[in-house]
Amino acid sequence: MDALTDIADESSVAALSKIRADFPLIAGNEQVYLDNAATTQKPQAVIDALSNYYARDNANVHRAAHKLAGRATESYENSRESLRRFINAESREQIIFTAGTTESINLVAQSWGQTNLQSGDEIIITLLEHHSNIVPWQLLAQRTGATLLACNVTPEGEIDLADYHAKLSTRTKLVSVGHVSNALGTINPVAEMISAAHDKGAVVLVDGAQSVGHMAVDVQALDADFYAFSGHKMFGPTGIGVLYGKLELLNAMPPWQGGGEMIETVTIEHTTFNSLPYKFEAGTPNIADAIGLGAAVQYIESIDRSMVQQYEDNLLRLATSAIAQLPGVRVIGTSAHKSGVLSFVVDGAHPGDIGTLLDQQDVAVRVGHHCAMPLMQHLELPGTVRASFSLYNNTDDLDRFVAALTKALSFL
Ligand code: 7TS
Repeated sequence: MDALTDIADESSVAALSKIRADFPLIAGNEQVYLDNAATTQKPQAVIDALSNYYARDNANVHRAAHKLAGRATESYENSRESLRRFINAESREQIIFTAGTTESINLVAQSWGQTNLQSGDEIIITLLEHHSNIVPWQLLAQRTGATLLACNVTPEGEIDLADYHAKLSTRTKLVSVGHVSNALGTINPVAEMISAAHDKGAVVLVDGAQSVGHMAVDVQALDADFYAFSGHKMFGPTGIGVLYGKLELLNAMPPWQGGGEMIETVTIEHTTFNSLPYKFEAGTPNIADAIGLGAAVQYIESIDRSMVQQYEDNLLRLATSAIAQLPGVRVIGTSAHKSGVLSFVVDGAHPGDIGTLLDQQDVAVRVGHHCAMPLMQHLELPGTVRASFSLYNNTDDLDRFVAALTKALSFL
């Protein structure tokens, strides 16, 4: 197996082999880590940014009149600027730090949704979505009387665009769709879906949890109204993520949590609110992890993303064709447009058993419904085995994965 074949100039090969050394838990681990869709490992640069912050700069941001607070504030706000650049947002006011994708989506559901939806309105999602892009809309629909519709998926695991266009109407107020499916790896045609939704006057949220770690994202080119993602799936810390929104939408939205930082003036009777992005960042923020996420962005920007994307595509292609030849293995999700994820089932075996047999051979995969139960119900599967790849995986990992799976099958 040679994932480097299509990108085999010497500097690319050297750059890719160096990447493994940047991740202590990859370089120093016997285990083959193929659970990257759940969370990625962290490069030393991110670990250092966290410990340097606590060792040298720790202070609360924005309020105090001392040097430490100034340094902490500067690093925190520099991270916001890095994230702005990373997704090509027009301004830093549009980068709201949240705890992650889940919190970003809940923020929009509670603030924008509660204000803008009413009975008779429709929200469109798809059967591919992660629970965190389903349940907040279900709760919102229950509170407002709006209706939640889910677009069908094709047997290949792609969004059924004919069904999407049929469901879109002037009743549609919001479309919320994943950029990349965490369960199947399908890359969804979000630009096309956004443009069609805009034609009907609907707002579109893109769940970018599984895209930002694998491909360049340009929120302006996509024309997304909201874009949500998590730091921990793009080599950053857990507990930090981003909500991007268009300025006119964010400005018109009411705050969703009250507290310090999000206010301008407070009397017992009345509060006026801070400007963006602070209006949505009540309380002491997750300063250290925001700084760690800024370091993750700088790490990603230090590598050639198109080369890495091609390399990851090659890994996925090689892994797919290798396991598809094994007896009883069925790949779930066969779209031509995929990123990072290889889901499969084995005839006559529960995914959990395959996961255990792989783990016994030090190959870490995820099994189950992948927080996409409606998709599993639609596919009539109890779950799948999911191997998910990142830039530090290599062909040795693939060889060990395929050998471990071959051995696991021999036990059945
Ligand atoms: N949306 C998608 C597409 C996801 O893959 C996930 C997490 C989330 C939202 C939620 O992100 P969080 O960081 O707020 O939890 N996906 C997975 C997964 O596939 N395995 O573990 C977590």
